[in-house]
Amino acid sequence: MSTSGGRKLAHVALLPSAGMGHLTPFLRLAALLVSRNVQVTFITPHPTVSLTESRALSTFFASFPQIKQKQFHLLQAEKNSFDPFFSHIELIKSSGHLLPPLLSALTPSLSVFITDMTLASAVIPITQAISLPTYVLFTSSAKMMTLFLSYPALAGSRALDDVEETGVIKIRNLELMPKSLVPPPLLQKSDNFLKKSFMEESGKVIGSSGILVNTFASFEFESLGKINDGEVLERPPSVVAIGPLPPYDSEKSRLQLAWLDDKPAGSVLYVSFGSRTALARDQIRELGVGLIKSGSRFVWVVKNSIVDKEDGQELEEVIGHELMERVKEKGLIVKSWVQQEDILSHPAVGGFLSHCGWNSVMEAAWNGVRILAWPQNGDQKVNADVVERIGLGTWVRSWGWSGEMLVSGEEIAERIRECMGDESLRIQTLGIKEDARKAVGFGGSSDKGLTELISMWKQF
Ligand code: UDP
Ligand code: G50
Repeated sequence: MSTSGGRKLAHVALLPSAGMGHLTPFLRLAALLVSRNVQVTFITPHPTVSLTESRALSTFFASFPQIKQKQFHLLQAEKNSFDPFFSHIELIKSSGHLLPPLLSALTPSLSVFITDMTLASAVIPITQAISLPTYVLFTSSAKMMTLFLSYPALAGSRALDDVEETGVIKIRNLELMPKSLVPPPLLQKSDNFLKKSFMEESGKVIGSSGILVNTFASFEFESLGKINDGEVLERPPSVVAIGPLPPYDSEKSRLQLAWLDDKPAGSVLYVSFGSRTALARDQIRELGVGLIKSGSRFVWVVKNSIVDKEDGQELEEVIGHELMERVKEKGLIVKSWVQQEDILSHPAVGGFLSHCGWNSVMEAAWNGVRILAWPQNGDQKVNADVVERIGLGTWVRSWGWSGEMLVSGEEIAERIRECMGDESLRIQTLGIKEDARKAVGFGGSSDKGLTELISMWKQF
């Protein structure tokens, strides 16, 4: 804790997990805390998996000189064929014993530690041993959190076996969610990373000082209500919705936008499946056909490999010469990383064909851009369900999980036309944008939640 002008300042250390989907909300939270006069130390696991992560970190620290960076040098990685982001999470966890010397060297001493839900079981025993209050930033939806918090109880009962008959996941008397939404690995009998992660982390997260979640009250009132009213767990930890975590200024690159500048307001569809999802080659081509047939203007980020360092292929090789030429007539096609915030905040952009990674959902809400949901893996169907129910977008449930079927260009085109032409969806989405801004604005639900936390942290 330190003092400024006689007042106590809270000193918070943040430790993110691997991948842009985890790093970005931590960077935004760090920027937000600094704007609230909190002293921030940002711990960066080193090395990162992707080039994008290391670039985002350099830009961030250059624009926030007041934030102290502490490199957390990880143990040497073993080569394996596992998902590179999951194996990096394992690596960060197994390097946990290297954290205490790093923490004890920090001055002034820390008031609070905030880590990611995927790292809780490695971090919390360490921070508890030095009596450091530790919060968890949950980077997915509150709806996903209901499943995460109840997972050990579900797995220890017959509930997951009964799902075969009922088609729904039930906890006590609560119908938590249809089986069709649940990340498939969580329903598998065999061991896998996600099951193990949910089992290991959930209990520790429940024992944390509290959970911060990147969502807002009016967007997920149902799930937040279920958790806070004790329907999911008898004695839940305090869960504070602090989202949408606003993008910070230097996230904006002001590049790549010239193409958008002369397009009519709301006429462009932005197409992206996030930072770590590559569609199969034949599905990429059908998507290209669909975009052309839809008649819509579009910006399409084509991702051909899971990790950017491995992506050596030219765009034309991926989608073919002829399609490439036709695509260029109506659209901008990019293979590199784009600043998604630049695109979503551009007035020309009216729609977002998205895999529904949670950050993308919050960014669409923040900018009032409607979503055509095409979830592929993991938590994305749960998130797509939230999007559809609240009226931020539409979702074609029959398209299934990634690789389950080849969705035809014709079908994609039709759904794009429907979504882009839906006037009531456009108006609803603008309402959601207003709600999002209100939530983090002065006196809004997320603003109040964070203000209360910070004033408590100042006492620690
Ligand atoms: N993103 C971006 N440019 C890209 C792809 C992704 O800026 O080309 C950002 C996006 O804005 C979001 C994050 O990377 O903040 C991806 O997180 P999300 O939860 O949407 O999906 P994930 O990549 O974790 O599946
Ligand atoms: C990534 C992924 C699959 C997946 C999820 C991912 C989530 C998010 C929630 O983030 O479900 C989550 C909570 C705790 C945890 C792991 C993930 O330990 O590829 O399902």
